[in-house]
Amino acid sequence: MANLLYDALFGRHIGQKTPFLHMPDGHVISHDDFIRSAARYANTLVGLGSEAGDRIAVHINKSPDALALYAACVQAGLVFLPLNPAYTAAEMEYFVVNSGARLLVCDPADHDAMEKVARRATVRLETMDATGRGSLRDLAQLQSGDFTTVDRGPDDLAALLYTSGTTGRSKGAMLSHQNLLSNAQTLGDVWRFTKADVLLHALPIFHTHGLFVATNIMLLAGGAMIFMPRFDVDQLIRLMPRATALMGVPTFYTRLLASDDFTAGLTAHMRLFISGSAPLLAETHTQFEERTGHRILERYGMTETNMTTSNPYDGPRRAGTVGTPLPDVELKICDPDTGTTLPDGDTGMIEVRGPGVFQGYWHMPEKTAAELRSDGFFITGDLGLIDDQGYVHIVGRDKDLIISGGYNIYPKEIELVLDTQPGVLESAVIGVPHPDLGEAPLGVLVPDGSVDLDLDAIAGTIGQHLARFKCPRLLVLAQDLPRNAMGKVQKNLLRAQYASAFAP
Ligand code: MLC
Ligand code: AMP
Repeated sequence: MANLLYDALFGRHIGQKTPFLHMPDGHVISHDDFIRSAARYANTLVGLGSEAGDRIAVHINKSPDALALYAACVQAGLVFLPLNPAYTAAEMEYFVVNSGARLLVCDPADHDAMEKVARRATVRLETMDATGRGSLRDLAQLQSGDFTTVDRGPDDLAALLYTSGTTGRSKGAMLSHQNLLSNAQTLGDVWRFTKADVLLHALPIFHTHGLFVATNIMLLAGGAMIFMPRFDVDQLIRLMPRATALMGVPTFYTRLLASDDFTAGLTAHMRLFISGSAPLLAETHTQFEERTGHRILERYGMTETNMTTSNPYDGPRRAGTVGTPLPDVELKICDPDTGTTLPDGDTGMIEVRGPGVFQGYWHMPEKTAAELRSDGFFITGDLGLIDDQGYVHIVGRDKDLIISGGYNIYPKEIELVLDTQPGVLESAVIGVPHPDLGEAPLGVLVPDGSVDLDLDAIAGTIGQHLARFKCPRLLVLAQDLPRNAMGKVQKNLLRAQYASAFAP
């Protein structure tokens, strides 16, 4: 046995003093420095009692040390479990308990709130701040920069990423070493990444896009990343002259276009702009080409499947499509009720199969069986069609999901909190077009008549339970909710009614 993921991403760069992370302040971390740092964390994690297969939950801000923790987990055979630092303590408790994590790493500023979570979940707590400082680094600094890599097979887990469920409870998607390695290899090839590339990295590293698509590809290629703590349009523009490629969600591109400093001259040297995680409006694609001469390459994927389709590097990149299935991916359009394959041109459920498709949901065999067929096809919940050129178009979703600025928001989770507010009879949360975020959540509340509803007070209360990005940008009152003959809320009618709520 070996550890192919570690060897391919990290091990083969041992001793290389080539730049890996360029920090915005000019500080550079070489491949070798990064790998030594990861080894120190691997020694620390094992020293704290972690054993192969244990989950390491991290609720920390983006930093080189946070990324080194990911590498440390791969090297030590541990399962990396990154969580959005915006999650509240109430949200975190579920993830930590459900995953049975061995260790929770949080920002020192959240220590007191997370200590309560850690105590209830009987998990050890360590800290790391946005500069990497904290109790975990204090321990790591005492450790050796060499670590004997733990053997892992292709199906062993490398990461557990929680994706929200339609019933309100998040599901842990189990991603194996082979899932991650195969997708990074395929994408690196089709997008032609080499060691000469410098990627502008402004995405968070707790999701597939920033952690696996961006980082794994660059590690495999041996290139470098300009590692920004978060997306900031002015900083991105300032740093673009030093980069060759950018990966982002559509909001990155609309915000760049909104800046007068974003010009053709600024982008003339750039090799590639890639968009994903949410639909890129054809209008944005066109405006981007008009401004810069570059055609954004749009691709499609999910946490559970890794990336599955891409517009071509050389051939036509067609606005409003997500391109064709990747070389190692099978994609079919199926009847959502019967699962039978539909002819090209018909709209139906997108199902995909390939080496990137995950191993199932953590400790949820029924949910796994409902979405992952025994023949290996995963039912994505996205509705699409294949056109006469073989390009896939995503035309909607068969799941009640809002994608806001690339973050997934499941209405049910918000409705459950709204429904418990005094004076609320029932609620419906819908996604409404938003000029900056693509879609944003809007909550419709039906009063029970017992008290006058104070919408500002309700907004404040739910913000204590739910991460800010999930909180509806607008709450409105309604007499009742439109329902069909089966009693199901007709969200399509609500979406039509409030379609211009966030119009500029
Ligand atoms: C931040 N806020 C959001 C938000 N991001 N609200 C709704 N949707 C979002 N996406 C809220 C904050 O809580 C805050 O609220 C206010 O907006 C401003 O916060 P901010 O930190 O200044 O936001 P900003 O930096 O502008 O962030 C916007 C963003 C960011 C688009 C740059 O959300 C982002 O980086 N998104 C990328 C998400 C991503 O990586 N997705 C990939 C998933 S993987 P308040 O109330 O406190 O003011 C996947 C698979 C695949 O989907 O195919 O890739
Ligand atoms: P996540 O569960 O966070 O991995 O989000 C995956 C979902 O994002 C997919 O099921 C799609 O609904 C959506 N998605 C990803 N890429 C695209 C894209 N290029 N166009 C439209 N939707 C996308």
